[in-house]
Amino acid sequence: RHKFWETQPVGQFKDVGDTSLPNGSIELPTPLSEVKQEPYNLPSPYEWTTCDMDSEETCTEVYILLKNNYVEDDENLFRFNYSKEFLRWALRPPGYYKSWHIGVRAKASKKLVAFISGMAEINFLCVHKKLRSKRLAPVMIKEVTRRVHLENIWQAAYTAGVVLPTPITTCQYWHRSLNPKKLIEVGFSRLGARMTMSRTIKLYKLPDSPVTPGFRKMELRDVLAATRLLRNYLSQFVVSPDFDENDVQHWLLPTEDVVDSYLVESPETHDITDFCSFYALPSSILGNQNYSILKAAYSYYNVSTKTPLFQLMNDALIVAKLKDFDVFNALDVMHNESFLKELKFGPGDGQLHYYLYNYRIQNALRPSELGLVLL
Ligand code: YNC
Ligand code: MG
Repeated sequence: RHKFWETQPVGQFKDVGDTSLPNGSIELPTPLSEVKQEPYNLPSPYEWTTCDMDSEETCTEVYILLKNNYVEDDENLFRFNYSKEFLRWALRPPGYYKSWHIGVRAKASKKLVAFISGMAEINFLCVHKKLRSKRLAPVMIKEVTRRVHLENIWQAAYTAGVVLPTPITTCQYWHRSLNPKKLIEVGFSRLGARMTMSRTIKLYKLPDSPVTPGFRKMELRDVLAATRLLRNYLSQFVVSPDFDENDVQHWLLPTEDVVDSYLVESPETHDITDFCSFYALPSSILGNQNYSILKAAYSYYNVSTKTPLFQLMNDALIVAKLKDFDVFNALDVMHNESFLKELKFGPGDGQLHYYLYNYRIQNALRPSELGLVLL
């Protein structure tokens, strides 16, 4: 059924429920000298290229490939439109490897036709629409695996909308309308039963400014306090990132139109007690006369120690609305369940499956046991 995935060191469907299998690595690391030293063979019209994301030209090529060929919803109404700034941010964290930004070009035209990237999180796997179903994806996955192994790294995390062997957990997206009129007009959401447009607009109306005293944008001087808050919070989850200060500075310090973080500084003690963040991932709206871009904010990492989480996230919604986002999306990971319904998020139809490569977790997790958000 999964001709490729059945050959890979991942939890297999036939082993689900087999309690005799141990948690942890499936294959042991091999000496680096035994890792294949040459790239995998591609079909002869194509060649490997390493995409230099510092180059404006290459970054534009990756951007265009993804803009035209990356993930769509089930009804093909929307397609992710990661901005160039976002891609540069996502692909160049502290200590990143250039060799993990793997492209495929047509030899004749030099056109970029496929991409996959590794950060030991694997992301942005994309094959041009005209080259689908030719088994190019398995070659790209094997090649990124080879390059990860060459750096002596043997595990990786990834998410996908498709079911593969075998998810460690399956999460659901929830959506909070900020601009309900536009969302309804472009087919993202529907007018509820017995609802008028004006009642719907009123339902989703938010205050003009955040309500929590001391709520403000994160700054460079907050990196240490934010790192402590996040590390302490994330340590309770079964799977979570191990952020240090450099990571927090890269992943969470606000970058215009890419990622935003806010925190609560106690007006009395000046302690940093709470933290929330979201990233900006617009989608192209396919075939609508009036609108071409859906502005979506995605909940990232949130920590509450003093401000109730629902109040903190309500302030996040307020600042997202002020920044002109149309919708605020959140997965049911970490403690998000506790505020979704109360803050008028509605369940989406897409599911997101989380996977680990070469690491078995025999008992599937609940989404609330997961402390990881991938971009
Ligand atoms: C997918 N999303 O099952 P079997 S998410 C992984 N992730 O293999 P072909 C996928 N595998 O079942 P196409 C996958 N989608 O026969 C399909 N597959 O064993 C598997 N879409 O290959 C599939 N981006 O080339 C099957 O399929 C085999 O031409 C079929 O290409 C697939 O980035 C794709 O959704 C996704 O661009 C490239 O459809 C293409 O259809 C496309 O014939 C739109 O492939 C964009 C899209 C995926 C977003 C993502 C995470 C990717 C994770 C990859 C796995 C990483 C493993 C860890 C490596 C490092 C390890 C270390 C250490
Ligand atoms: Mg293919």
